[in-house]
Amino acid sequence: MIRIAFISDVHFGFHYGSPTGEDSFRQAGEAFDLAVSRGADLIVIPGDLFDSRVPRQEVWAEALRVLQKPLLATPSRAKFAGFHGRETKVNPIAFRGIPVVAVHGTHERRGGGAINPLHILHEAGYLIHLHCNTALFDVGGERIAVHGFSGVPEHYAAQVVKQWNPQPLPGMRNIVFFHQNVKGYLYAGEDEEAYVNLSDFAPGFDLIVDGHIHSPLWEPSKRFLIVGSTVMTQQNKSEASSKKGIWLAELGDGEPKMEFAKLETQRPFFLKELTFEGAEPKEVLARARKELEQVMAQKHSMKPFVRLKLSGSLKQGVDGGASLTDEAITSGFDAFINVARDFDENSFRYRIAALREKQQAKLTPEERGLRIVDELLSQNGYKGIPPEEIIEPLSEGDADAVVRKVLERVQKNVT
Ligand SMILES: [Mn+2]
Repeated sequence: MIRIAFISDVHFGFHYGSPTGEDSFRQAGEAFDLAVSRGADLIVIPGDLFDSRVPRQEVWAEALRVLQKPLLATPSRAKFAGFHGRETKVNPIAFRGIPVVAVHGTHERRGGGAINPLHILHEAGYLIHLHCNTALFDVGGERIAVHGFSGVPEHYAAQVVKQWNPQPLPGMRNIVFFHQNVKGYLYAGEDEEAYVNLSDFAPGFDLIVDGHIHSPLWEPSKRFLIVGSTVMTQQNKSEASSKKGIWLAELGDGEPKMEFAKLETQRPFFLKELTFEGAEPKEVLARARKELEQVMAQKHSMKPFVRLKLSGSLKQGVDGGASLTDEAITSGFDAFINVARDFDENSFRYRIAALREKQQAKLTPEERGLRIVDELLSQNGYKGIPPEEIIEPLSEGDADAVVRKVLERVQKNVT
């Protein structure tokens, strides 16, 4: 029997510098402690370990403190046995403690072969980074093949799987893991036809494991696991109703045994949605404060985070809600409170905005950005330039690189 811990979408540095900026580190710390204390032979990370491609030094320092936990743990039974596929140099430090195998996700991906944080961690021996490659381990007389591919733009994800075409190796356990949208699961968008499809994988994998989608899900009939994130990033309904955690899998003869281990250090989160019709602002204020009082009347392990969504309509001719300031609503409560006001002055405008929000909610911010750049490029006659190649240097403040790239393309098209 082989025991694997899956930890995903840790997002080191999420909201760094904000009042809840420590959450990603604290919750990841507990996730790795759990993997160690529950006796994992191997830790597998399907992407988005970091929240950004070029994390700041402060984020690196905190992240390395967490990532040394498996390295310093009592050595597990797993012994690295090379690659099946592309031989890659691995720093022997990675063979200490509990081996960690990872792919990079959408938040870490950089274009043009640029070094991303996972490459650095691979070089430093904190983990083994895979892209369309398979790492082999001997675990107490059994063998496991860990097949992984790192995040690629959704519009050619299925194509990458087809070309790579991972096959379960005979006589051993096999898992395949990645960081993409999967057809039939969240974030459905225009590119859905190009999404990875579970049926793209050859039969015979013990587990098919995805990161990227932040709510955990285990589908035994398909042996499909969505690991889910360890930190709250979306502050939506699904995050208010589900807990963060890690997965512990036992692979032996028969069906895999799966356990979801919840994090105890997760910040309590509440989403309160209040809708009004022709209400006086003082009535809105009273109800909002009452909701907050109810939240605060419960016992909390730490300062809770509350998202208060106010919508509907206010009474005509009054102050239009100007008296409903953050201060008026939240004063006196010892919680992090985010107030969103979405009042309907003009029901037409309100409905359009609501529709737009609904549409956009299905896309990740990353995908939304890429789509905007893609649209702008084609509107301006620069079709065929991958938007990642523009957005990434831009996000690092390198406008010159963008200009060079566009000029290169223009020249290519002329000659
Ligand atoms: Mn993520």
